[in-house]
Amino acid sequence: IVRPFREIPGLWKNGAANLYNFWKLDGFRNLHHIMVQNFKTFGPIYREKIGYYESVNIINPEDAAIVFKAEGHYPKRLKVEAWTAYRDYRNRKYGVLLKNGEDWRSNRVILNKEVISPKVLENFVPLLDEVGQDFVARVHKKIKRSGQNKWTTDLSQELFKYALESVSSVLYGERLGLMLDYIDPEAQHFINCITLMFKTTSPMLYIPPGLLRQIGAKVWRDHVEAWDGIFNQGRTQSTRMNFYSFDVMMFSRFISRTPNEIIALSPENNNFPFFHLYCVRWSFLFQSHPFVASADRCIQNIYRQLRQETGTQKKYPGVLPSLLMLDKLSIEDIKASITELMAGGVDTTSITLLWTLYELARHPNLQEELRAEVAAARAESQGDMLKMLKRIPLVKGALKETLRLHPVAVSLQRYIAEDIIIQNYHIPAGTLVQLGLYAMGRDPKVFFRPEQYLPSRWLRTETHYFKSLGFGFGPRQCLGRRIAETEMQLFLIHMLENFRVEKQRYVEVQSTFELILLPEKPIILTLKPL
Ligand code: HEM
Ligand code: 2DC
Repeated sequence: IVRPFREIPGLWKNGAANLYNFWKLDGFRNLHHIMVQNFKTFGPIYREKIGYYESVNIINPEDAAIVFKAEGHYPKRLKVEAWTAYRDYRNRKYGVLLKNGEDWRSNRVILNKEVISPKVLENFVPLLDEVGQDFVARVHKKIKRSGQNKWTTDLSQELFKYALESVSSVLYGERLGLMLDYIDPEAQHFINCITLMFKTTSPMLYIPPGLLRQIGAKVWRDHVEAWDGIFNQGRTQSTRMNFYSFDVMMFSRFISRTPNEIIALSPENNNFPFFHLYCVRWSFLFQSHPFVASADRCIQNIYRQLRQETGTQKKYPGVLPSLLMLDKLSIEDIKASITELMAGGVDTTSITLLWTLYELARHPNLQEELRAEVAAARAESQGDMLKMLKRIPLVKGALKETLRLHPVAVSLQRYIAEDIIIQNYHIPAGTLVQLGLYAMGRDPKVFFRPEQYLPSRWLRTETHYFKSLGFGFGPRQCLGRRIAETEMQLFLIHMLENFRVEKQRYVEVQSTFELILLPEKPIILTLKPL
């Protein structure tokens, strides 16, 4: 007989008391460890209430399958209230990340075609490959400058720049030039704002942002400042609006993308003008300043122009111009989702790459194995990158393995659309069910020897049924998945072809929860040319 919902084990009776205990355990930063502990205490299903946030937690792949089958036509995950509260506060539209229901679906269907369908890969690969090559060139330069034939560093800032450069080159079809020596302070500001935005979100998962706003709490103020920085792209964009005319913007369409040519164009020999040109377009699109009317006119001109250009040259113009030309989403909807893609595209892939390099440094033999696979794939594919990407299963396994041990998302969640039965408990429709992704990845009942980093486990024929869920599942899965996977695969290809990665001493690095899971301390790696 099926047991009723109220008999599910766990602490769900006193949300406030649980929040207090959670806080005492430093739960804001230890959510992943607390979840592991709870599964140990209560078994494969438990119910919980912390603050205002109530859920049923599960850990088994088979149970995840049941949940995802009950996600309904409009899958909905946990509402991150801090994010919606900011948009409501500043009167900005929700993008695909925050929309729900039919509005979400109609936007997502259109975005899917431009961002995640297999056919866009051939457009993305050349753009992302170029960024990968530039990254490697930059590391070679750093090594040369060190005078020691190696470079020992915390790569996270470099990887943030790599990720921002990659995602923006795909979204805008333009390079920012972040692989150059001169770092535009505004790009750095954008990167810092994303990190701050994530960090300030986690307390607000448990304490309502509306309340924090009323009492003028610092987390709320920081959160607003962070999103403002993300949406406005710095502070000076409106002055730029006055400086840069429409002509400059049109001119930018004809400027080549490669950083070297941009350097040649720039009197100061840095990437400044390049970034400005990019910012002009950015500010037209993302700023709700007094010039909105004229911005709209400019946008119409952009895509009239783009239509002409692509008609003759058929060069891929990037996701944003493609969406503008497609003319199926409103400009407001496009702006909202493109901003989310930009914000979602930096910390996620860069941290996953950092963890991967860390694991390769800890496993030198595996690193050589991967290098051999890449070399063979390079030889077989004769310069065709799309072909090459189909010949690197172990590299892909390594990325899956990284996300198993170091997932970006500590959990996946759905409000189920119909009643289900899990572990013989009845769970009514409308309940928030969370799959503990971090806990599942380290559960010996799910993965054989979970503590070992074994990319080859993903090649074997053993069942992977609902085990590879780093990007979520189904129609609501990560929209940036193709970009992320391609960007990370190309990065590893180029790194493995050029450098050996080493680690200083034996140091075990744990995760800390700042909405996404991050390394709790800096990871110091050494790169040596082969
Ligand atoms: C959603 C993981 C990179 C944009 C998600 C979700 C996960 C995830 C777990 C929730 C999926 C679900 O509920 O089923 C990751 C990981 C990444 C990554 C592990 C890299 C290693 C990116 C990148 C972008 C991005 C590069 C943007 C270019 C988004 C967006 C959503 C999302 C927009 C919301 C989609 C929707 O609600 O329809 N991601 N992500 N992510 N991600 Fe990612
Ligand atoms: C955080 O308990 C822990 O991909 C919460 O690119 C449940 C939860 C809900 C939504 C998850 C979030 C967690 C982690 C970060 C995710 C987010 C959905 C999308 C987001 C997984 C697991 C992320 C990083 C997006 C971010 C895009 C953005 C900020 C514009």
